[in-house]
Amino acid sequence: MSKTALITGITGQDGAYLSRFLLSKGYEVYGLLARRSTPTTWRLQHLGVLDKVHLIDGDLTDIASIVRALLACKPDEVYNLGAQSFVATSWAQPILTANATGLGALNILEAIRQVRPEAKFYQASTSEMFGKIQEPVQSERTPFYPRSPYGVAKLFAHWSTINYRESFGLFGCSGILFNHESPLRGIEFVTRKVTDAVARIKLGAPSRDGDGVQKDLHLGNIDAKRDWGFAGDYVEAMWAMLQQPEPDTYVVATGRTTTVRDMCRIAFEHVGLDYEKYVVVDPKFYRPAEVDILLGNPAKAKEKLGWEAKTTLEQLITMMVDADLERVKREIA
Ligand code: NDP
Ligand code: GDR
Repeated sequence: MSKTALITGITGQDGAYLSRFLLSKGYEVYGLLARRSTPTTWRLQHLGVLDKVHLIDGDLTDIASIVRALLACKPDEVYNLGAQSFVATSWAQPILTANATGLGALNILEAIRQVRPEAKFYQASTSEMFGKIQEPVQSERTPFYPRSPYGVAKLFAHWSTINYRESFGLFGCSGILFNHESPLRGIEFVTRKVTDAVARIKLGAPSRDGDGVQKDLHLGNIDAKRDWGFAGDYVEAMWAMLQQPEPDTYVVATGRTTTVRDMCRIAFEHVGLDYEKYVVVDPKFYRPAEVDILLGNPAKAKEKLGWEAKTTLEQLITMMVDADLERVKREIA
């Protein structure tokens, strides 16, 4: 008998890769589709799975819609990927972020407790919970110190998952995932902002701002360091957590950290350009409180899940630059 999964945030980067992965395993895949004024299904379309998943209208801030979705699809597994996930925006919209990213997770946990307690639950937790790091390498045992409204909201969701596990016996797993990227990454995140700009500069294409041909790239703190992996690898860890005999918390990371500056170097070098000639540091993109460095220890995921990052940062960034070159070529053709 095939299993059924419900994914919140199915239209996001991870939602699209997870849908494709679960479909390849024979799952019936349902997704909660938040209403927007323009279509949001381009990622599912891009991976060729839009017509293979079932979309149910609903929103994480509306518990009634979550109950309705659970009753409609009766999932074996629920993956809570929905969130206001852009850290910078969380200072501009802290309440919305708390509602969607924090309370949204509690809404879904509570809905599961009431109408589908046998479902296994995955919470998309984040290395942003480590924020101002308390240990040089972060593991499942590292104390948290979030530095943004987003990080605070995610910490609430993380502890809620553990609390529902311990209080009500729900099979709730929390995956503390470090940054993961892909050609389907939202344009506001730094890797994709860089790879899109590299493609535009290389091809002499117009900038996204509509102010003529793209000549440079304005970034904020290029000394920040992140542990970057490939989203396609990371969704496999989410699934693996729910296949274990007991629910648990896992760090998912590569174990290598790189500055934004070096990530830029890799991206520009791939098309034969020197990043120093194009990158302009612009305080407009500084954050009120920065997470300076993140570096994960994925040993537990390797030992218990048999999971390891397969894609190097160089492979990831060149994959993203190549995808953006193709996109921009089509745009200017
Ligand atoms: P995206 O920003 O690409 O996707 C977020 C998804 O959440 C979108 O489908 C969005 O819908 C949906 N969403 C937003 N608000 C609501 C709401 N109120 N109700 C229902 N759905 C909503 O994120 P990613 O795919 O990159 O990340 C997936 C999850 O993992 C997120 O929770 C993120 O915070 C977390 N995470 C991500 C990491 C990363 O590096 N990518 C690392 C660690 C954690 P719409 O398309 O309509 O906007
Ligand atoms: P992050 O990702 O905040 O780590 O959250 P992002 O790519 O936005 O920033 C990474 C680092 O790059 C620095 N930076 C810039 N960032 C952006 N977006 N734009 C810029 O111009 C720029 N210049 C420098 C940032 O200051 C930061 O230090 C992502 C999200 O996917 C979260 O949802 C997820 O939880 C975490 O990763 C793990």
